[in-house]
Amino acid sequence: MAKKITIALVGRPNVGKSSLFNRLIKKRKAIVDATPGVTRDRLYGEMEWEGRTIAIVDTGGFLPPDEATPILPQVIIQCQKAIVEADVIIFMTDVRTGLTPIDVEIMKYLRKTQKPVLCAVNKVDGEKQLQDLSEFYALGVEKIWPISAIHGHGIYELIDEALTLVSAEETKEEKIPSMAIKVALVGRPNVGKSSLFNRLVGDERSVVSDIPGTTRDTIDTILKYDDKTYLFMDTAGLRRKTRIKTRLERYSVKRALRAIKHTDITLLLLEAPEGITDQ
Ligand SMILES: Nc1nc2c(ncn2[C@@H]2O[C@H](COP(=O)(O)OP(=O)(O)OP(=O)(O)O)[C@@H](O)[C@H]2O)c(=O)[nH]1
Ligand SMILES: [Mg+2]
Repeated sequence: MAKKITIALVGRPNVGKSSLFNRLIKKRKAIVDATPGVTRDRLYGEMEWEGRTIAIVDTGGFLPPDEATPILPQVIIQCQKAIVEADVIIFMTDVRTGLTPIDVEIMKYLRKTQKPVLCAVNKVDGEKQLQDLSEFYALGVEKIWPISAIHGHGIYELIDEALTLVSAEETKEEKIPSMAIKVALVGRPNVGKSSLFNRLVGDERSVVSDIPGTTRDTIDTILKYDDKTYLFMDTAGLRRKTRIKTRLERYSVKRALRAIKHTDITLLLLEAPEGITDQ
């Protein structure tokens, strides 16, 4: 199943983030007001689109962290958290005020995060405002998305595009294993391969027990370290062929051997008290 997508709405105060948020989640959850700086916390809502659940996150008006600001620093921290969590960021600006230096600063900040960003120009309620869009290309984006949060113009095109961007990222992620450096942890049963594996990937990824032969399938996981991508594999313990009794163990060993065949690096794990044996 496709994972839940998170879209964060980010932009300077008063551009209409909360209005868009309410419109997308079809609830009046966020407070909308003509006063800038209304929203402070992160607000979460959900929408269904194209069979996927999308979490929409409304944020308070964002100013780049080094701006001298009337906005509470906590609001900015909330925004930053929302940005980190997001798969796609909808960066909102406002056609009525036109492009401001703060918009430019925010865009610079967002670019550094390397997240996909869609640049939406809000309050394009009619034909008249369409004429005022060109200045927003100064943000250095390929495309500007004119929307009207109040009237709903253009908002689902925006969500469609966000989904396309996420799918592209997902496909990229799926392809990683072929480019990744493949590392298999190999060794006799019970030497601690899974414990090491979990430690390396920083997660309880493999079941660990003191029963020899706990791992049956070859468990793999992607690990990013030092700008490199690794596909780490935990394998079933290997024993001499003559000692393999059960079909299950034979299957496990087969998979472990297959993993070894396709790895770039095989880490042979030994148990110190025992030293090298002739397995
Ligand atoms: N004309 C027009 N006004 C809009 C539109 N969207 C929002 N507004 C108005 O813009 C003002 C600010 O809207 P909000 O949704 O509160 O903006 P915000 O970005 O959440 O603002 P903060 O939470 O203060 O950062 C309100 O008066 C809205 O009615 C729109 O599409 N067209
Ligand atoms: Mg708001």
